Amino acid sequence: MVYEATASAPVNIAVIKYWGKRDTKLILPTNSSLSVTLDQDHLRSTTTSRADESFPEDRLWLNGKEEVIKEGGRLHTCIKELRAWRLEEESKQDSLPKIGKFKLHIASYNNFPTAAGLASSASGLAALVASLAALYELPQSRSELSRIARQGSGSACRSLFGGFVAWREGEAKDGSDSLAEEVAPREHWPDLQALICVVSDAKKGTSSTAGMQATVETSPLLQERLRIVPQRMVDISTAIEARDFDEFGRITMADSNQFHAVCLDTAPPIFYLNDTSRAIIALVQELNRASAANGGGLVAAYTFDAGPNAVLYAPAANMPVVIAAVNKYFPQAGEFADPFQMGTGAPLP
Ligand code: 2P0
Repeated sequence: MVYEATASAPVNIAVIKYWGKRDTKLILPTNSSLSVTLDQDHLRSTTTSRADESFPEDRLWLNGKEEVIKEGGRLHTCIKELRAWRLEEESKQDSLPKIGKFKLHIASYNNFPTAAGLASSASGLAALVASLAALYELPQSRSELSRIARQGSGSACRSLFGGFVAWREGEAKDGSDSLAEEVAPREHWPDLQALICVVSDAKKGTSSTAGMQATVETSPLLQERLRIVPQRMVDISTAIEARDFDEFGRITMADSNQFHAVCLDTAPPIFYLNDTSRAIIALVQELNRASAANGGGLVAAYTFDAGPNAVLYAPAANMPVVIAAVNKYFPQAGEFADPFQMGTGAPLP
């Protein structure tokens, strides 16, 4: 008997950013965050997990290269928790094959370059959790599984859901209420699209994990951000509910700007944006200014993660104008020249 399961998970792009942990071991954030899950066609991680009696130890390969599963580390924690759930089911149901005690071989692939500066830990850890949930036929809900994905990489908890997803910071010390939930399915606002502008595919200088902890420890401005984010979470959810792109875009750009401001406020300062990123901001501002001058609404909204690459959100009708402007001022052939639709989360058993 072969006990094996494969699952893929998409990338998500936050519009309210996660930046800071109040508990680094459990990965509990200093603020709630909200993201849009992209479709799986271009950017996804696919993971196959196999349990076998003959395996002497758990092993994991990422894009063909073996990674160490460190005792007490993030991967180890995710595997341990999911295995414990399987063992619990096996103790309750006699008919279940006793595979919980078997060691695992796990192979994960990204269909995009890991070093492209695009979030790969989110899709990677979500795919790992989804594949083990499928292998173990776990009855836990998506939100319960998101609690495990969170301990692999914070942003991964959001990739288990499709459409618009909130990661609630929670209050419990043990992290039991720090999990992801759907705000609206992708069908709610299919007109919203995302364009990814790859400014640089160099590996980032400061990792998110190290960068956000430095911000927590040194940035006075972060305290002001933590005061502001809760209302932003409410306001952007209302904008999504109403499919109000003006409000959605305004909050998205404000939150991206504030996230990069707390990075700059960190000692030593963290610079993720470069001159090209800032030129893209200027271009979006100009498109929006020209539209407002004619009595129109926002054309597009930008957001930047822990790197120089831009993600532009726009209603489908505006995308041709946005793409033409990007191609005119940044005339290199883009690998991701087509806009993304919103996607569904990782499939679960
Ligand atoms: C986000 N980022 O909300 C924010 C915006 C980067 C900028 O989530 O330490 O890779 O693994 O929990 O999830 C990047 O943080 O960090 C991130 P860990 P993660 O998408």
